Amino acid sequence: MVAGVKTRLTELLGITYPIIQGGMAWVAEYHLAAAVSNAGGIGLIGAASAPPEVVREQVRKCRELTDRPFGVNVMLLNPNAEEVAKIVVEEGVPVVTTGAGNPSKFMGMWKEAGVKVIPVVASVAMAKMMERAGADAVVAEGMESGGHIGSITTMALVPQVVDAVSVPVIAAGGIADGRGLAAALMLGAEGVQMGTRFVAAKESIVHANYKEKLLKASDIDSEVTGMSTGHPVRSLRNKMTKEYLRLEKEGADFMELEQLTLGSLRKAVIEGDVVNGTVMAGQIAGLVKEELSCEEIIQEIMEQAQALLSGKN
Ligand code: TUI
Repeated sequence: MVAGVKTRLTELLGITYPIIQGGMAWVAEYHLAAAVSNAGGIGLIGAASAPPEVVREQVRKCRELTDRPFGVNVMLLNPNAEEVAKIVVEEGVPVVTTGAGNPSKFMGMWKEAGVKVIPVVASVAMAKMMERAGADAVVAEGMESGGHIGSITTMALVPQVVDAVSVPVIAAGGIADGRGLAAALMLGAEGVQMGTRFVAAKESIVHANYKEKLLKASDIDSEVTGMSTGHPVRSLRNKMTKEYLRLEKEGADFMELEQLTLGSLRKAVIEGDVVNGTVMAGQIAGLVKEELSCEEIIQEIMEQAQALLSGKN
């Protein structure tokens, strides 16, 4: 086993390696979360738009598979976010990350319950606001990421967020190996969050077609749809993205575009329809070439990062 890297993040969460698994909608369920936590990082259950009681069940099942800390990602565009936020407290979940919005209104409740709160931010302004609201750390997520994204790259965002806040910063977007982790630490981050790399993990329950499309993807195979709606989403190019981008170019209205993506992530992840579904993945997909267990992924990344950081590589 590779030695851990100590940062304020590993101390804050009581984990061995400074690696967070992204709270990906449909993908980040309890098997994956428990596997990442058991491997010494921290796994997240992505609540996304799941019914609140399903989230509760996922948390309980995760606990059966791991004694280590794990978390829940609360997706703030979800109309049920408030109920999910309460379930996190009721179930004694130690860590929460949030995405796609401003979690300020839940912060008091979480902090009072002793939950460690780590909002995902895509700008310096949001990072500062979250620190003022009591965040324990922030994930600075660049637009290289899969899924719902901001507009600035990881390379530009991370050092600017590091300079703007005093809580630990976790880098996300475009990171999938030990070089990415070492680089993030050089930028002043104290950990990384990875999504795409864990989508391809053995323990990831995504449909075989999804995994195959991801493993075959190259650097330039992702597209960003939804720029015109204010909710840009990165996913792998397919019939759906081509149709979406054509409609956007023609000035289609929001409802028409929504129609195309309604339930489309589920279609890809669960049903394996990678032609009409949304195959969310980051720009680093081209680097992900094999299906390994979470334990193997984390050990490989840590070995590579340790060698780079000690100058032996
Ligand atoms: O949240 C994510 N990634 C996601 S959420 C998701 S589910 C979804 N699917 C389709 C459309 C929309 C959502 C798939 N991937 N990453 C974290 C993240 N948060 N990226 C960007 C942001 C963000 C954006 C705006 C955070 C805060 C924010 O603030 C806006 C405000 O409320 O002021």
